[in-house]
Amino acid sequence: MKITNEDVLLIVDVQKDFCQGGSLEVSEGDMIVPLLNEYIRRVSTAKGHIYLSRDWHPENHVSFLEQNGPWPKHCIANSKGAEFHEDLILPDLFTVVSKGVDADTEAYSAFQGTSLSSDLKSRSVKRLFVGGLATDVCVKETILDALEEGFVVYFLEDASRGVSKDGIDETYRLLRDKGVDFVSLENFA
Ligand code: VGL
Ligand code: ZN
Repeated sequence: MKITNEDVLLIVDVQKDFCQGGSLEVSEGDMIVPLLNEYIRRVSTAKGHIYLSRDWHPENHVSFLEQNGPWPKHCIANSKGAEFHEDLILPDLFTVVSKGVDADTEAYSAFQGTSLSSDLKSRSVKRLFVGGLATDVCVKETILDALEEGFVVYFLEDASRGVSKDGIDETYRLLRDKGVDFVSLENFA
């Protein structure tokens, strides 16, 4: 699996609020950071593109408990909790995709309400390697949209963590069903 400039590493929502001590902490969320750093290193070296999505909500976002949504407040735009995990080692060049920016709209997928798809297509990107947080929420929805958009998608199994055991199991079944290949550092590039 040789990485080229038609490949993208897409890191989904590795933000402080989803990590240890955050308002919507994902169990073991921090553990993926060193692995992601190695993916970043390998993909950048091979001239692939690095993309990071981030949840970037207004104070009154529809997904918050206060507006009868399912989640505690998290990833308020420009807040500390919305920052990327401080141990992520970012390359010289990367692209940030902000999502969930409208108060009235939920956007689990990094493709929803963003220019990600056209951006990737304008760069002739063919394959996406996707990992991050959370497997059974934003990683899942991002991968499903990527498939719909015609990209070949690989799931970074070792560099993702999910919210619930059942959700993760269901996501794994769904992704396998759709023919998504599961990748870990041992068999990457
Ligand atoms: C996410 C819950 C709410 C995620 C975002 O990034 O997986 N989960 N907003
Ligand atoms: Zn959110």
